Amino acid sequence: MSEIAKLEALEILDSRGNPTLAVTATLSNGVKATAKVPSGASTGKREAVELRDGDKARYGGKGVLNARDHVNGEIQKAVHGFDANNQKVLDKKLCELDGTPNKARLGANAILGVSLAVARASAADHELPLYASLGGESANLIPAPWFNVLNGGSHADSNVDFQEFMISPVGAPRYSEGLRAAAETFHALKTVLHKKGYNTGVGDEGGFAPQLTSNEEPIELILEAIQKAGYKPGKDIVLVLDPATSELFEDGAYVFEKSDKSRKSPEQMVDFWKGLLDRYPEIWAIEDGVAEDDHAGWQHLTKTLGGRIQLIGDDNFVTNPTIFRQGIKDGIANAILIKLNQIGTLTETLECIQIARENGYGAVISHRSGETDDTSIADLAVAAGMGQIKTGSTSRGERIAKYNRFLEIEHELGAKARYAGAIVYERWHKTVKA
Ligand code: 2PG
Ligand code: MG
Repeated sequence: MSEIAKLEALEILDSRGNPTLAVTATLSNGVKATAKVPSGASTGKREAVELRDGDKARYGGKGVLNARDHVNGEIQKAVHGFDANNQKVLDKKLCELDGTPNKARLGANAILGVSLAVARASAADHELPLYASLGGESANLIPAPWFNVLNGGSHADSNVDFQEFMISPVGAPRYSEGLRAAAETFHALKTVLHKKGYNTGVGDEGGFAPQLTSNEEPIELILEAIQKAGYKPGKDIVLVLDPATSELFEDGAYVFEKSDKSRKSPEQMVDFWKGLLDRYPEIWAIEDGVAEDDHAGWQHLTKTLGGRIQLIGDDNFVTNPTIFRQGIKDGIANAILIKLNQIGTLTETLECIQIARENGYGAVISHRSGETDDTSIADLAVAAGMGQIKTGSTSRGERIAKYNRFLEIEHELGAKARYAGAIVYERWHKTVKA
């Protein structure tokens, strides 16, 4: 049995230049591994708490020295000697030690760093890649990625209200071809933007962040780019939106502050999506189409469009098994976004994926807008076998690290590797027909 012998946390920087944690777990036999913790910007209210120091003299209050010290002190002491191969027992202990419902005392950043570092160390101990250690022998499905090629909302300083405009190469025969299609489309989009005189600087997740005139213009530009790159929109490549509408919801209405300043009631918001889908059947999925606090809006959205496209819950479900179960009972969404740091342990994350599977919901593994070069989510996506991931554009090193990790996995699996594109395409088209 390999036991946890040492935990060491370090304050490092994420892709936005804000502090986060790197945690290294060393086992009794000397095997060690490191995990780095991501950080969101458009966070759900009920996410587990990311512990920040609040000392304005350091990083504007965003330092994580207290979280670091919790790992190096209290947590290390409590889990020293624990079996590194029993993730459930470890994660339960971490939750109990924290003692709050939302990991506010020790910090979800401290707890996730430990949970993930030990999972990685356990995989290394078995000389297995993380996806095989978590998913077993049969883990061979590489997900269809959603590439966030155009950033708006709180991820970009532009006049587009919606946060993410994504492309997913579902028609590709294999992952590496899908990645190529996405990269070629991204480059074509740059040309399209250039020609129109738009800025081609990128936002937090590596997508372009130009000053556009409406929330629909990004869709038009992306469709043009897909064709320019030689692909067929709606077949080779489909579109996904994350408008992150919790950020737009004010006093019961959706305010399009950055573009036309319009206000929409929840009903009008759902009508807006319906109209958009009628105009753009290439749209495959909408994440957070209504706000986390708009429970009735979510039910209405799901009733109206749930038979037609994927409706993914992010800010509302916050990868929390209890909240997610309730949401399913209430008839909300038909898919969940999965973010490790929303909940703070690997075990609870896997539980959410399992709940999705058992209830016929989709599950999309996701990065955060603040990332590092950690690639655990790529392995997690293959282990989970749910067929979809979003982890940014085909630019910025911290995003590319994940996409390159899938190339390694595809190569390593050889003939065993399957690509989820056709599978998810079938699944959601069946839903549409049903
Ligand atoms: C989202 C995410 C990731 P953030 O809203 O889905 O793209 O953004 O990490 O800022 O919450
Ligand atoms: Mg989101």
